[in-house]
Amino acid sequence: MADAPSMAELLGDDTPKNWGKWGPDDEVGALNYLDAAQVMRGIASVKDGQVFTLQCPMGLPHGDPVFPGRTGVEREMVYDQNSFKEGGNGPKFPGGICYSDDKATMFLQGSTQYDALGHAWYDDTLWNGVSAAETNGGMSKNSIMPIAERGAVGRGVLIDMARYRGKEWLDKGETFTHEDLEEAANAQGTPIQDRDIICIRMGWLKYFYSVPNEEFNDGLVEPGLRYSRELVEWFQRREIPNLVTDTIANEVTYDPETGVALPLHAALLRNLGVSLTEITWLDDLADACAADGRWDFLYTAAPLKVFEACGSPVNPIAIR
Ligand code: UVW
Repeated sequence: MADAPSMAELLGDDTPKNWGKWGPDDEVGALNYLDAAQVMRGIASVKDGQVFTLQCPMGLPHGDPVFPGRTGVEREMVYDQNSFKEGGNGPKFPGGICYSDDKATMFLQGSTQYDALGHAWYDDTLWNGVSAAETNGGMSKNSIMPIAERGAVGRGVLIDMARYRGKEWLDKGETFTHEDLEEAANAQGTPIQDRDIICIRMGWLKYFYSVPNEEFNDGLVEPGLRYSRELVEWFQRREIPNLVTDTIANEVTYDPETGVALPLHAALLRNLGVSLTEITWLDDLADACAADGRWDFLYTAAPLKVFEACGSPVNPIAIR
């Protein structure tokens, strides 16, 4: 979109920022809101001990849902039963123990994943005012490591936008606002509270697994939250630490008004330090919430501790 304004023009010089709020060296941003009181608030929302793992599967024959330009995990066997037969490549140990081994090549953001706070930027500057030069050859600042070391634990609230709109999944390019989120949460009977981990289901992964890849990728513009100044202020005012969705990029791919790609990666991740968790399997959790009308839970997640990485796979757990 040649006529699209730059990110800086879209957001404006006075766009909300949390830079410096937790000191000049902070690399976890709004996860700082998840203090012990928030952990206890999350625990208080556990009523019957149901557990849900929120990672989508990796390496299914159908393929993995990934951002354009990435590929799904490629996994290969290194040792299997054949390796330990006569002439096989399996190592020989006293006693004859046999084992299977495999290895994978993958984009670290090619599955359910956390973005490092330095993963997306504009104007050569990352979260907290750090130079984008820190990404060269590895994320020497704002990598996934500090988030992996800290973890994210608090009260999660699920907003099922697909169910609220009476759809199996939202349409390509369909958008909604923070006001829609509040309305949907109220209609579900579990209003959003400050410092909640906001989980939004659009039925998007169900759509991915229900149709051929060609259909999914044809004219692909993901549904999601639409940028507005008011939405960014809402995230800042409500001190939202973490946005979790079942889409690949957490927001409508292109801002429908200006055509700018992924403005919330800039406004929320880079400027407010909100952690982004993408490609999350929320369908089973949503069914359980719909069954008894409780849409809050204890949310826990920790990405992998990968040195200097831009993001990492994760298998979050919701307990309700
Ligand atoms: C990009 O923003 C490019 O990727 P992701 O959706 O993984 O954040």
